[in-house]
Amino acid sequence: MKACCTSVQVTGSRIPSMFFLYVLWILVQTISVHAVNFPYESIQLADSDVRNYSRIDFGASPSPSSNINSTTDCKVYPGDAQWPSDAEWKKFNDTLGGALIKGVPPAKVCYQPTYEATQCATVKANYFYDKLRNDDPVAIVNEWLDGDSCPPSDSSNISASASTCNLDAYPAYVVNVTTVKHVQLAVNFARNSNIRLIIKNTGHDMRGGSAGAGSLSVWTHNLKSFEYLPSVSIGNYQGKAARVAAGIQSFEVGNLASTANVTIVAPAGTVGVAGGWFQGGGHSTYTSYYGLGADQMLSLEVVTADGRFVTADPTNNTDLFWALRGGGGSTYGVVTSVITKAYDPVSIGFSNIIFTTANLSHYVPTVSNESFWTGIRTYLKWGLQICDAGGIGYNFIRPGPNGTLTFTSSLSLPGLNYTQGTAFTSTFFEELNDAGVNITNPYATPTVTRAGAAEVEAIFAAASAYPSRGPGEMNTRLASRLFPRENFKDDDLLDLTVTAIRNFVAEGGYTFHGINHCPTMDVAGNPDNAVGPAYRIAAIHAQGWDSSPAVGPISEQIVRKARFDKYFQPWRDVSPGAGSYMGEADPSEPNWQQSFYGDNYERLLGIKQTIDPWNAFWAPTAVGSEGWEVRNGNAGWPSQNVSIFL
Ligand SMILES: Cc1cc2nc3c(=O)[nH]c(=O)nc-3n(C[C@H](O)[C@H](O)[C@H](O)COP(=O)(O)OP(=O)(O)OC[C@H]3O[C@@H](n4cnc5c(N)ncnc54)[C@H](O)[C@@H]3O)c2cc1C
Ligand SMILES: *[C@@H]1O[C@H](CO)[C@@H](O)[C@H](O)[C@H]1NC(C)=O
Ligand SMILES: *[C@@H]1O[C@H](CO)[C@@H](O)[C@H](O)[C@H]1NC(C)=O
Ligand SMILES: *[C@@H]1O[C@H](CO)[C@@H](O)[C@H](O)[C@H]1NC(C)=O
Ligand SMILES: *[C@@H]1O[C@H](CO)[C@@H](O)[C@H](O)[C@H]1NC(C)=O
Ligand SMILES: *[C@@H]1O[C@H](CO)[C@@H](O)[C@H](O)[C@H]1NC(C)=O
Ligand SMILES: *[C@@H]1O[C@H](CO)[C@@H](O)[C@H](O)[C@H]1NC(C)=O
Ligand SMILES: *[C@@H]1O[C@H](CO)[C@@H](O)[C@H](O)[C@H]1NC(C)=O
Ligand SMILES: *[C@@H]1O[C@H](CO)[C@@H](O)[C@H](O)[C@H]1NC(C)=O
Ligand SMILES: *[C@@H]1O[C@H](CO)[C@@H](O)[C@H](O)[C@H]1NC(C)=O
Ligand SMILES: *[C@@H]1O[C@H](CO)[C@@H](O)[C@H](O)[C@H]1NC(C)=O
Ligand SMILES: *[C@@H]1O[C@H](CO)[C@@H](O)[C@H](O)[C@H]1NC(C)=O
Ligand SMILES: CC(=O)N[C@H]1CO[C@H](CO)[C@@H](O)[C@@H]1O
Repeated sequence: MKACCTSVQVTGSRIPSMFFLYVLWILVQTISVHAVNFPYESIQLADSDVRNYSRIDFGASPSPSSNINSTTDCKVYPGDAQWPSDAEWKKFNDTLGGALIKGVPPAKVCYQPTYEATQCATVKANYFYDKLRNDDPVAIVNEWLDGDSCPPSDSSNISASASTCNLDAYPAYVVNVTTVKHVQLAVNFARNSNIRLIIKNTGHDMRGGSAGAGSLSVWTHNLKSFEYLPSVSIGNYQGKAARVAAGIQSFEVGNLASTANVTIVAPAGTVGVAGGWFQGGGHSTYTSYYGLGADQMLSLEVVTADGRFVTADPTNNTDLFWALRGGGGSTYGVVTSVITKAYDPVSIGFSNIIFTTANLSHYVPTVSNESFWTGIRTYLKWGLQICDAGGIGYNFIRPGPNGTLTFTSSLSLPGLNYTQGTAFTSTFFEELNDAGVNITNPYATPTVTRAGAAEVEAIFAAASAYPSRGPGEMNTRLASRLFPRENFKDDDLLDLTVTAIRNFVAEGGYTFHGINHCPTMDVAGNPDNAVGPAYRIAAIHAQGWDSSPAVGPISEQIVRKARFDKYFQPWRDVSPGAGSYMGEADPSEPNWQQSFYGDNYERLLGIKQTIDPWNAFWAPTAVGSEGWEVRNGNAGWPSQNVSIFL
């Protein structure tokens, strides 16, 4: 079978009326110069630049040269007759000022004929660390999604069968973006040449959106500008804010915000702030206090599918503004920077909970199996109070050796100090005691140096790790569920929910990872954006996963996935009509349109069809993606590598 991304005609109005497109085109033409956040955004592609070079021309729908009807074909892949020649790539590189790079995975230096001992040793030493993947043009965090196609050849973690380097599994070329003009050139070139276009920022995507064999990749990682704004007035918002460039990562925002003496809502350590995170929703320590990442965004700078550079804010391109805040990345355009809210610094009260059925340490309470699950039930119900207090509970139920189970939860409570945090957590132990489980709070004493503290912290850290195949990196099939508040309020529903989780962990042997948090409309300030409605009524974002040390043969993967699904499906069954957080989700989520987007889907699809009639942007389970599939010889298997399993 031909390796390609092909269209399966979607029913309904996929091609919007020509009159509408004409009006849109006129509107777009009138936006010629506008305010930008950063100097790199002033460097733009001009109409005069494209006059003699049709491959970089803007998408002038409804012009006859438009690609609008070619969506019934496959995208053009390396090796196809229509693939641009080397001379054409060189010409493209010249217009980019030399910013084009070949899509080469980091471990290629570990293979002949390009084996290079020193570089290979560096890759091996760093292979399981985020930084290598975040800073690399093509490597992604969860290698399962590109078929683990070029591991360092003799790493002990990698099966012998996977020890080949398949260069075809990665983007063919990458534009190392440092100006808006680079982004516009990449979008125009890919759209006009009918080449698969992807966007990579940090590579954290668990649904494969930042991977893509044979594609042209827009790599935003080097856009690192930041500016604190003491006072802005945008739409209804008046107050502090910050301009944040597309490539800025969370730890960088943390440092910059602390220098500016403000709090900015941002995710875990290395995730991008102005890329896929807020576009998919975006949770953080402040989710129950200030809402989601999407709720913080005041104004967005965007290169749209036609190659034009626009502002989306409460008065300009309002549909696009609505869709980009929660409607998913890699769908409507490339965001080059944002203006996000900033707040006076907020203190956070922290507290930890741990109990186990194992004999871990004198300092960690050991309980029976039945008490353990009574404890979990009590915790899940009490989780509603974490939300009501504006906090989050980052918890794990982890199976250990000999049928043992360990529960941990780290609480972050914005607006509280340490004393208040531990006092708040004590209410959980009171409820636990009332439920007949005799555990006193080992962390309630507000002294930093307690007997056994270091030992317990170590156990806590070991029991609170995200899925990985090494210190940080993943080879993981993950699924998630946004359990509604209702599931923890109603006692019968709570029993069913606990049973579904218990079977998943105790029988299935999988880890449960929940985050108690509630980005209600109230908490978020009643924003009008595209965040999935399921998130607004959720009390917990719950994840489970199947990890393996290496990508195995497809037959083995199908068996593993079927087993995982058998234990995960009951989570969906006990929460009918709820959804899943697309930022951390299964790329083969059933009925994903409903699950990720809910009632917003129809409007989002309409906006997609209007703004990107060429389907220039495509990512698995993105809005409008049902028209296409990656053909890798195993229909429906969501690897973004077109050839590994052939
Ligand atoms: C270890 C780990 C921790 C995580 N922690 C959190 C967390 O604390 N909170 C949370 O909400 N989520 C978290 N996530 C999920 C994370 O938010 C999503 O994976 C998110 O999509 C990552 O965005 P990115 O831009 O950093 O990564 P990428 O993988 O580079 O991009 C993600 C998606 O967005 C698209 N995209 C990227 N940049 C742009 C842009 N400028 N314009 C348009 N589209 C773009 C990409 O094409 C891709 O589809 C975590 C994931 C991992 C693996
Ligand atoms: C484009 O074509 C015009 C007319 O043919 C010519 O004058 C101009 O120099 C060309 N520009 C470029 C950038 O090649
Ligand atoms: C696309 O197809 C429609 C219907 O077949 C046709 O009317 C239209 O002219 C085509 N557009 C282009 C740009 O080829
Ligand atoms: C693009 O041009 C630069 C500078 O001339 C060069 O270093 C780079 O290798 C070129 N890229 C490709 C893919 O050939
Ligand atoms: C990308 O561009 C930046 C800025 O020009 C440069 O420092 C960096 O080395 C480039 N990265 C690669 C992989 O070419
Ligand atoms: C930081 O901001 C807070 C609240 O606005 C203020 O009370 C505090 O003094 C500031 N700290 C510094 C170091 O400026
Ligand atoms: C823990 O220790 C107790 C007493 O030594 C023992 O009875 C029990 O079986 C142990 N539990 C586990 C899970 O090892
Ligand atoms: C598991 O049980 C076996 C046999 O009782 C024992 O030898 C071993 O130490 C136990 N492992 C752990 C991690 O408790
Ligand atoms: C506790 O439950 C586990 C499964 O989670 C089981 O393997 C183990 O045998 C049970 N222990 C007791 C003492 O019943
Ligand atoms: C925590 O805050 C409370 C209420 O403001 C205050 O009474 C208490 O002294 C504070 N404790 C610490 C350790 O700061
Ligand atoms: C609860 O445990 C404590 C210490 O572990 C013990 O002193 C107390 O008697 C127990 N209470 C009950 C009701 O079992
Ligand atoms: C992978 O390698 C790391 C580092 O050598 C090691 O700590 C880890 O246990 C290995 N994981 C597996 C699944 O073999
Ligand atoms: C960049 C841009 O188009 N800005 C416009 C957004 O809308 C306001 C109010 O309608 C205009 O004043 C800006 O020029």
